[in-house]
Amino acid sequence: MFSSKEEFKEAFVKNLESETGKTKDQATQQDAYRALSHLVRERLLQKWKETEQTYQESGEKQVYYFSMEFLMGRLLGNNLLNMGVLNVVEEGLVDLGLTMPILEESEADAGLGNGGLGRLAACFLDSLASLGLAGHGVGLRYRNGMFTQRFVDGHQVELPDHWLQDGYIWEVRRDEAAVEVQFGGDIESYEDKNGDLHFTYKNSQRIRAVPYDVPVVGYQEEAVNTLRLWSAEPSEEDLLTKAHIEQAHGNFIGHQRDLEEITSFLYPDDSHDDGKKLRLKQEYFLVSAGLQSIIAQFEDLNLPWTEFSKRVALHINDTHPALIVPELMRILMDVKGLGWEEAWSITQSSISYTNHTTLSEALETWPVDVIRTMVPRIFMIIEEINERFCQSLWEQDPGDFDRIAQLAIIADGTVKMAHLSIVGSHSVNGVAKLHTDILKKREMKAFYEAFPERFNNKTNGITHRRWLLHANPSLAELITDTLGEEWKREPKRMKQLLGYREDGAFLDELHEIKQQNKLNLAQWIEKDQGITVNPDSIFDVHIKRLHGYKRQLLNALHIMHLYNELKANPSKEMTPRTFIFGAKAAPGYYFAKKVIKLINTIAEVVNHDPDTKDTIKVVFMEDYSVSLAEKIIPATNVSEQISTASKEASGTGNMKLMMNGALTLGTMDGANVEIHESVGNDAIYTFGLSSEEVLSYYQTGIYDAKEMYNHDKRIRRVVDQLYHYSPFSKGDTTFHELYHALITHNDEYFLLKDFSSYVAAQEEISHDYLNQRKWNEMSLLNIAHSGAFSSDYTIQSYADEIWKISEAKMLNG
Ligand code: 26R
Repeated sequence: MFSSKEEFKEAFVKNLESETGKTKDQATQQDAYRALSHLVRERLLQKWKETEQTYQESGEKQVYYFSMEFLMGRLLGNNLLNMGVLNVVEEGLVDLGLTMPILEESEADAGLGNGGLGRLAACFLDSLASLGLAGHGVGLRYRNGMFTQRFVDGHQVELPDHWLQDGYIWEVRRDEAAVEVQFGGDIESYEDKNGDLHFTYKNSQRIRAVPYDVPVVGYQEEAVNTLRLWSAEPSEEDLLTKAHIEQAHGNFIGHQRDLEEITSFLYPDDSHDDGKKLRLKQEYFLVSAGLQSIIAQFEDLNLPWTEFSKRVALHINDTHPALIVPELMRILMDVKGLGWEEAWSITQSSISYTNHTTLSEALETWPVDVIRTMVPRIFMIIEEINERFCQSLWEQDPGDFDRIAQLAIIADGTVKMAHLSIVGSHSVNGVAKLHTDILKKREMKAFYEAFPERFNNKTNGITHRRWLLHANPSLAELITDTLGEEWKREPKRMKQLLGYREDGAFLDELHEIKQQNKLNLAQWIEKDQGITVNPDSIFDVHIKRLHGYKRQLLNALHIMHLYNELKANPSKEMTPRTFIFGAKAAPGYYFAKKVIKLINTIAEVVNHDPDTKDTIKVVFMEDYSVSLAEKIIPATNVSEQISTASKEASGTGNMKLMMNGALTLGTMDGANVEIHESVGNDAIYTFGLSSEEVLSYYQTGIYDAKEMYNHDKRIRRVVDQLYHYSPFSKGDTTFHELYHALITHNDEYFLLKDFSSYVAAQEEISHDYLNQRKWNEMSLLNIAHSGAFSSDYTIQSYADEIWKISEAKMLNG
């Protein structure tokens, strides 16, 4: 692209001046961002076309990753990195009096996701392209992504996220690839000459689906794949036919708004299935538009339908796109004229499904009536899939009604999306060893017994390109100086760093890098929040969605406990700490919002009390996002992964923090178990109930939170401070719900049960941190073992074991 700094500077300045009509000294940061991005984009388009051509001409099998969420974050820095020109550009910008980090701030995050599931999809796209695999994302182009979070008097307030306001440089609208998606109406059937029944829609509402493609650049431009985001628009035909009718009723604009509403916003809830019809509309819209365009591309190859599953793999990210099963059946039968058996075999052999949660309140079910009214033909097909499935169960085991009732896709007037996904696909995977075991042994036991060969584990991963090379360039550079370049393509080689465990000079360098990152974050916190933090204190970080099971409240209770200890004895020896939080609560999740208010209140108290402010600081960073995570993670010492065991399917923040040298303080949950296994007992702090213990407490119902409260006066003190007069409650009732959750409702997530072992682990950390040599060695151990958690390995096993694809041979080089 630019072989030299000078070449870059020339191209950049030329672009800047011609685009803005300003001289380079008049241009703003935003101008500079746009000029640079356009330059990058132009260069990308060429490679993108080449990749597309290669795939088309080779007939290579294509993977389509269907997801309601893609939490991409910013793209400029990552694209430059993957194109191998980040360094040249950075140096050139400095010559011009600009800097990369400042320019990057001009880019809005593409926040098209809630949390773990959406960010995983983004890491997977990066790995697919970097491994040269033909894998693409299929999602929705929400005009409002994840809401912007503000704190008003310590309470969360949600503002709309207008991320497209200044235009989005990385997307290309593809009008020529638009399709129509149909909702509602009646079904008409007709018999063909062979006497087979066929179905079409009458009086349905037709919505135009327009794709916007975003290039996904692989490392060293291995491939440039596509993230295709669909946008809903009124179709011209629909507007013309409805216009005169509805205009007469004065509701034409309303009608148009209804149609566009489908892709107007991302549902900001990842904790409760609230059954909103618009969400189901979004799900069907995604699946129908996505499939139609995939099928059109397959048909260009002029191959028989029996080839479909050899050329196309369809993956669904949780059950949200589960309607892909009946939609593929519909297209194959009603539009392409295939019979049921043939269509079913194609459907099952092309679709695979990942489960991301066992929380029952997050499992999707839709009332039969809602589906029937919204997509009548789809409902008919689901009914038939269900009937045939139940029939086959009966044949396997006649008379076992219980089993059929348990496994049925339709039950109690609802469609169970997980059941539809399992029945309609050839592979079902969990996202960490423990999670997959729980699926097999408990949550999906009966399905596992019926189809054992379908179940498999794929432990999550993270892209080391964004989370190490880009987020923490100085650490990456130290690794490269030490090991050479190869680890970037083969991150497991980071294990060779173990050879430096006892190398004092190396450990000092690690320490220096961490200190510098902490200073940078401290500056950001000062500027952003006006809070001064001590860079020599332990940076203790809890960043993830706010949820009962993730137990931010346990962390908060521990801080209250430390406060109480210091107040009782102001000269008590305590290693200084900075507790950093980042978390959004679903707007309707009352409890979660109370926890935010509590943490902000604790911050207010401890940050200003002369007895505590030099020892503990609490910072709740506003509007946690991918780009904020990139600033926090490299500066972290302690990574809080403290979910109630069995509840966190995997976690991926745990991996990002480990990779940046943080020590995990965690329960034996999700991928923490595998992190523990890889770093060994001495470089991780584990505590609390095991998943077996938690699950058996739920089964027996013998847990008594009141007992914990009565027998541990530290617990009694902090819990009472929520209810009675205290520096935190100030005598009002704001935190009574939190008290009730712990005491009246018997502490569903075992905070009080795990309190004492959590405090003990925290004390151990405070003690160990004083021995910097030991701490740095443990940090090194974490970095060294983190390469195995690169999503490149995760994606390689999806490719080998589920999708059956291998690296594409590029035509041009
Ligand atoms: C149905 C709707 C309310 C909904 C429920 C749950 C929407 C979104 C979700 C998000 C869930 C499925 C999620 O994000 N799960 C997370 O997936 C990550 C990636 O696999 C895991 O690391 C993480 O442990 C898990 O909670």
